[in-house]
Amino acid sequence: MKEPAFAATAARLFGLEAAEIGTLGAGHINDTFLVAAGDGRRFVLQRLNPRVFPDPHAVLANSAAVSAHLRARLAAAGVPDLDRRAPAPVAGSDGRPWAVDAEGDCWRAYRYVEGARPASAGGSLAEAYAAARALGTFVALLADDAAPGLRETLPGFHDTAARFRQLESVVATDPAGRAGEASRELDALRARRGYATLLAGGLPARIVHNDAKLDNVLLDAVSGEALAVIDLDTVMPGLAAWDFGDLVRSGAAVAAEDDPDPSHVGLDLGRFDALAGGWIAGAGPVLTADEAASLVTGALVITCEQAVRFATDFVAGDVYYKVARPNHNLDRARTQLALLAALERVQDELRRRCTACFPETRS
Ligand code: GN1
Ligand code: MG
Repeated sequence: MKEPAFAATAARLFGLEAAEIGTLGAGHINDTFLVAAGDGRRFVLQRLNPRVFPDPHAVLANSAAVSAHLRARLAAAGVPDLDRRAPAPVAGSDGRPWAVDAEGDCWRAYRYVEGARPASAGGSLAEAYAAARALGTFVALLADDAAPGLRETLPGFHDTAARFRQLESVVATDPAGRAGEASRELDALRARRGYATLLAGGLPARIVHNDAKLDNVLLDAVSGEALAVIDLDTVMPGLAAWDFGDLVRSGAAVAAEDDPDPSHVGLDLGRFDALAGGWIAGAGPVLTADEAASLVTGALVITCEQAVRFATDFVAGDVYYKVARPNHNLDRARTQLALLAALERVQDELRRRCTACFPETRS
C-alpha cells in the first residue's frame, strides 16, 4: 500500500491540493484514497497495482471509454445526474484521463459520489436486487453497436483451464513450502478440473465487467436506488456467465469470502433469487438463449476458478491478493470450495429459478 503522502503528491498531478487524505474501500488489488480538496470537493484517487496490470494505460483507456459510452447512452435516454451515475475520470496535467508519477506508477481520479454507499452482501434483498439489476443493465448498455472496442487488458483473466495450469505449476515448485498445508483443498480442486471446459466454445464474447460484485455498485444512501457501477479496471471482452457467476459467488453466500470457518458458508436461496431476478431484468433483453442457459454454470465455474486463484496465491506465498493474516488466502480458498459444494447440491433448482426470471415468450 502506498502511503497517503504519496497520494497527496499524486493528487497534484490532477491539479488537486489535498486538505485531507485517507484510505478508502477494501479492494484486494489497487491502493485507493479519498482526497478532500480545500474547496470541499472530494475525489477518489487510485494507484493501479503494476504487478496485476502490466499495461495500466490500456486499463485506464478502457475504463475511460466505458464511462464515456455509458454517459452518452444515459444522456440520450434523458437520465439526469450523470456525474452520480457514470462518474467520469478527472483529466491529469497532460489532458489524459490518468497521470503517471515520478516512479512510473499510474493513477486515476474520479469525483467522489457524495451521498452514496456501496451495496453490500449483508444488505436487504431489495438492495441486492437493485445492485444486481444495475450490473445486468451495465452489460446491456455495452451491448450496442456504438460500444467501444476494448483491449483485453488481462489476457486469460477468466481462462479457467489456464488458472488450473498455474495452480499445478506453482504446486510443482512450491516456492513457500505451503503445498502440503493445502493438500485437501488441492485434491478437492483437482476433482473439479472438468469445470475448466464447461463454458468453452459457443458463447458470444461481449463486454462484461469481470468483477461483478455487489460492492462495485454505488447506491443512493437515502433512497437505496442503484446509481453507478464502479471499479472498471477489468471491463473487457468476456462472457455474460462470468458476470452472473461472480455476482452469485460474491452475493449469495451466507458468510464472508474470507470467513476462517468454512462450515459457516452456505447458499442463501432468497438472496440468489434477488440477484438472479435483478441481473436478468437488466441484462436479459440482450442475452441469447445459449447465454441464458449458461448462467448457473457460470456461478459454478467462477466459484471454482476463484478457489483455484486463492489456492494458487496461498501456495505461491501471497504474491497477488492483499492479505491481513497468515493463511488468509487458504481461508479464502476454503470458503470458495464450501460455496461450490453448496452450489453443486442445488444446481438444478438454481437453473429452474433462473429460467423463471426470463419472460415466458423467450424461446
Ligand atoms: C479482486 O480487488 P477486488 O476485490 O476488486 C480480483 C477479482 C476477484 C476478487 C475476489 C483484478 O477484486 O478478480 O474476484 O478480488 N481482481 C483482480 O474478491 O484480480
Ligand atoms: Mg476490482
